[in-house]
Amino acid sequence: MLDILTYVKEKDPNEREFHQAVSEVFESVKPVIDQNPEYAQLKILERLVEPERVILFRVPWVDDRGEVQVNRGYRVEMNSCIGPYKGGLRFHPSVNLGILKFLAFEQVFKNALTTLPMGGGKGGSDFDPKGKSDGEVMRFCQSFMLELFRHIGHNTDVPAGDIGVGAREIGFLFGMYKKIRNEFTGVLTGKSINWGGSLIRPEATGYGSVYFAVEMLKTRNLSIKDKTCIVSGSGNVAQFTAEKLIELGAKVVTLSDSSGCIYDEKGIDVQKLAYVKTLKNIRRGRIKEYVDKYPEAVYTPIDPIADFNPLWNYQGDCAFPSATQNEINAKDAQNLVNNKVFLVSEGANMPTTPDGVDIFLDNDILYGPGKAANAGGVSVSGLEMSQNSSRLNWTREEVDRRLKLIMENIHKTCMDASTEYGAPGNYLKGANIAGFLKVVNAMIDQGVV
Ligand code: NDP
Ligand code: 2IT
Repeated sequence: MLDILTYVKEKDPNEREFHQAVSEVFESVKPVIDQNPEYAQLKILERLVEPERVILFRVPWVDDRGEVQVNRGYRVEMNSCIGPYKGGLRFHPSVNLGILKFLAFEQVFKNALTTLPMGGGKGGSDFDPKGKSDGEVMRFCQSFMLELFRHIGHNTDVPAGDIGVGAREIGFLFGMYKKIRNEFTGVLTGKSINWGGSLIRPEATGYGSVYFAVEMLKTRNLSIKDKTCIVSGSGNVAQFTAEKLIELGAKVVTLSDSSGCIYDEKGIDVQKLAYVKTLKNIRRGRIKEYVDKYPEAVYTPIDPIADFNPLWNYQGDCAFPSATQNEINAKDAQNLVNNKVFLVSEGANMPTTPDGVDIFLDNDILYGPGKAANAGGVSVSGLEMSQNSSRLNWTREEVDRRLKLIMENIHKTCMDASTEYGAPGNYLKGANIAGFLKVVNAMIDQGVV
């Protein structure tokens, strides 16, 4: 086990987030590895950490001033043993190969947990959509697809959204793909409902994270109703996490972006959330503006170099990190525990540092790790693929019913695996073991490829 981590670190010493993701999974599955000496002989771990393919490309485009800009594009095709590569595209200046490898690695096990036939991949660019005009975003997306198109396909690799990639970007990407290929297929998910998208896909990650939380609460005979909830982020996942929480009678008191957080003691209601959606999705403004509209709320800037984030120091019962990786460090986790937060459902991918996770587990927090709790998004992407293949559109109720069922199933799968391996209720261990077993068994069936 230690050997494989050393091997990964020596091979790619600068991929810190990838090392973190690999270390977490392999630590959890240690008992499975010990029981199966054939894995070593088949070099299963070495194969899991090596992407099947990495595509890295130049993305040149022209900005509104007529200046040529050059970004870097990526697609990490990690593992296809249970289906076509599937996973989002992230457009954010922090994007690099190590971050995309961590996301692709997580995606492989997450997708296995959904029970749908999807392998794992992730891609994106260091392009920053913030402050860019629609025209600039369109020209960037078109240039990005001018290279990506030759590597993807509805049976090969099906990208979707992630940070910085929503309905607008998927539209521009799809338009260019269709023009180049002269075919209308389900090559991307997260499409608009008018042209091949699935109802509930925009809502799915946030709703799913709340459904997972509801399942965790049931194990202690608790309900989400009347619970005070701390939500981070104010993008796709945060908005629909808040929407479902409000619908189920919980009180959402925070939202954030990378500049700061707002705290609304009275609770963010449906009307206030509608304001946030317009602010973020249409005006593309900052969360700070919330307090101009609702002066009873408080805004606190987030200092990126401070050793804690004020967002995680508000009073609450449940926390829903829904922004980005490593947004909760050990100090933040301790603040949450000190404030008696007893549930954490990770809408974001790997939002908690390893020492933060240890604090949650040591304090018996109901802790839903990202690869289980946020699997609702990719699950409905899988349902979008099914609808595209069968040229049918399911109703909102039908998709939501399936999403809920999938999340309940993932919860049960994690609980069963955690129990079987002697750590009942440790969803981290459960998710990693169940996902790992499914992927590894498929790899063994398919030989050394
Ligand atoms: P969006 O781009 O819609 O929103 C991202 C939000 O997180 C914004 O509020 C953004 O603030 C904030 N954020 C981004 N980067 C940072 C940072 N470095 N520090 C602090 N805040 C930051 O993305 P999504 O809502 O789609 O994604 C959020 C998380 O959920 C990510 O971890 C993603 O991987 C994960 N996820 C998304 C799924 C989906 O279906 N979209 C599915 C499963 C997981 P700002 O505007 O200031 O950048
Ligand atoms: O991290 C994720 O699961 C996503 N960004 C969604 C991937 C997808 O293919 O819908």
